[in-house]
Amino acid sequence: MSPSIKTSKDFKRTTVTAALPYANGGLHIGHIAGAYLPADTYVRYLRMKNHDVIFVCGSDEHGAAITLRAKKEGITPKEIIDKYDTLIKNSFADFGIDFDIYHRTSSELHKETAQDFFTSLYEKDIFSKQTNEQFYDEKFEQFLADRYIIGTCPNCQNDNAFGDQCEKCGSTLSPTELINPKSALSGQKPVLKSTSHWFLPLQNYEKWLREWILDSKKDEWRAGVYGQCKSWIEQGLHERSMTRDLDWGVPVPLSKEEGAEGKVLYVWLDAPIGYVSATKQWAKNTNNDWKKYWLKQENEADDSRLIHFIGKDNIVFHCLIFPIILKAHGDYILPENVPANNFLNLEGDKISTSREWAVWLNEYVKEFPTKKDELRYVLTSIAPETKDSEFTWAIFQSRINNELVDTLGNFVNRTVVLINKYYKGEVPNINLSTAKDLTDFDKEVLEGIKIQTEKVSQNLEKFNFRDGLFEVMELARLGNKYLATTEPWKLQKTEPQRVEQIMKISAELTANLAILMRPFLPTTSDKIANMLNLENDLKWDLAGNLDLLESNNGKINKATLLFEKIEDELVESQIKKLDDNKARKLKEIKEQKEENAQTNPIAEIQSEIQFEDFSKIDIRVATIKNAEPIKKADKLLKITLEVGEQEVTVASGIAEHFSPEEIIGKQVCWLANLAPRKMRGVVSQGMILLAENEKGKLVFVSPEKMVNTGAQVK
Ligand code: B3M
Ligand code: ZN
Repeated sequence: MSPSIKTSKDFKRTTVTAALPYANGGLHIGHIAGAYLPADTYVRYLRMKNHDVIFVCGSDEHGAAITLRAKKEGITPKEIIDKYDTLIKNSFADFGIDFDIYHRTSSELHKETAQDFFTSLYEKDIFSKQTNEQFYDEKFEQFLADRYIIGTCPNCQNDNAFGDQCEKCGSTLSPTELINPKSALSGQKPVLKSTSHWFLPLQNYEKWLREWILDSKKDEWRAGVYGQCKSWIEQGLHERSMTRDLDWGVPVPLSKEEGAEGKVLYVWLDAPIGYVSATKQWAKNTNNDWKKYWLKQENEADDSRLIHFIGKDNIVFHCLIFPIILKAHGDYILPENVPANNFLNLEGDKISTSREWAVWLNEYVKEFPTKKDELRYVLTSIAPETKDSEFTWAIFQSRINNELVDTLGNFVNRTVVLINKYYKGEVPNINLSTAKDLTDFDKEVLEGIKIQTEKVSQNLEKFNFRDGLFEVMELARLGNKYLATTEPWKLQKTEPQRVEQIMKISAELTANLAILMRPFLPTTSDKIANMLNLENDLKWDLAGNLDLLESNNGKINKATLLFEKIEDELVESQIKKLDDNKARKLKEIKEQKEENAQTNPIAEIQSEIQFEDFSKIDIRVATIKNAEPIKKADKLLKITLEVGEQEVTVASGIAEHFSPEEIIGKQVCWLANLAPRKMRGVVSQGMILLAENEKGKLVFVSPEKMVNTGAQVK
């Protein structure tokens, strides 16, 4: 590792944060692979090194994500956050993500902390108060921001991008950047209405960001993270509103006179401060000093190191906006690294909460309570560290069967079984550091233990968890190769002393595996430590030693199974479950759309026109004289209209709504001066006007009583 890049040993302590999940839904494997598993792995490693580390997280309980979910479910935002905060907290705990605290941003402590932050920046004149046009939903009489606005992402054409970010490509957006913006409440095109907010002038920090990030983080931060920051900075920074017209959130701590009534902090101002309030709560719970983990110390060498674990859609908020807020405040440390992961896809498609295309963590833990490490192993092995990656149940099966069962499990099992078989569990008492007659292969294996220890350590320090786990498995593969090559079971009668050497080496390698895998596979590490009768509080610095089994007077326990094979039936049933969920959800969405159509017939009002535009159109009353089907056009009827002295022909797309006989004699409104069009061989003159009712049925627009045909509609 290049000497310029600092590692954990260069810091007195580390503050590790993991993105605060919105309390508006459950956790799925994309969340776990994206931020929480790498964070947990890293913290477990630091704890094994007796490093002073805190691991904070909590529910993100404000913002449009919550209030929209509440509207959708017809309950209050408080009910939503209580339901999902509990579900999320329990899911993390059941899966073993071992936070020091899992807090929540609806707490009073968080509100005070966030308001203090705002007041501190306000009093330093950091914000600029601006009155400008914001999107407003006239039907719901509500200003629209963030997820209240949906439109097409200008970068990836995702039609469901939000006013502040696009979840598909991870872009951070402003509402006015969206193409064809619509209100998430009424579905209508929002109007613009003026309102005042307090803006954070990002552009004032461009010079500092260039120095802090572009000049110094290129070798330390992941390329994708650095690249996104670079492009954001180079695209030009501008002010971003830090307050919202919402009734759910942290109230802006200013008076009504200052225009703060009905305004709350933008969720992306308040949420990252949730890391600080979580630390404060942890400090209260454990009688610790939160300031050591967040504030700049007298001597910079005593500053904590701040590491944010997030997904790529949160990079801008954690690398630019929150650091600017911390910098503007002046008392706080800045993030040392932000090892953001990309997205995990599932069975060939994007994971989607709305379409229920997901493997839910709480369901996984309930269905496979003894397979937590298996999921840790697979998700770390395919982690989207440098680019999006994909989980399939077939990969789940092959990784577990070919690597955990056949390699790791097989080696450990053989070693423990043979030591019990040959020596009643007594590990041969050989000093491997001074043993004389070791073979070259023996020495290669012993050296391999040291080499792999170094490789795993280096990868963990560089947040390369996928490579780190691979290097652990390389040691298991070396162990398997060692036993398969030396075949001690063939030598027991002829060369018992040789067998003792082989089994001692294999036992020490197994003990090292227990240490090196511990951050990644904690349960499996415990199982191996128990089999080897090692104390469970395994310290990292023990790794690489060749006398780990001296400490337990060399007596080990019986072998227990570490993993079982994943059968095809499990794969098939999980895929069927996904497909069934998706089908059910799509049916629900379709029924919801039909129901919406019934309750919300107002289609989108077209863009505004001027009176002179309207005066160009000429609508007349006409009577239907005749109607007949048109060959090979099952949606069209050929209609003959009487308009004063003349008759005209119109091809109208109403054949699925009316039979010819039922409409003859009806008076209708006819758009007279629409240019003629040829449809299925019929020259259609003008257009008959109809309305679509809430059930999607067509009805004629007709005068309330009979009038002379040709009468002009004014
Ligand atoms: N609540 C989660 C997301 O954007 C967001 C993270 C906040 S971390 C301070 O998916
Ligand atoms: Zn996009």
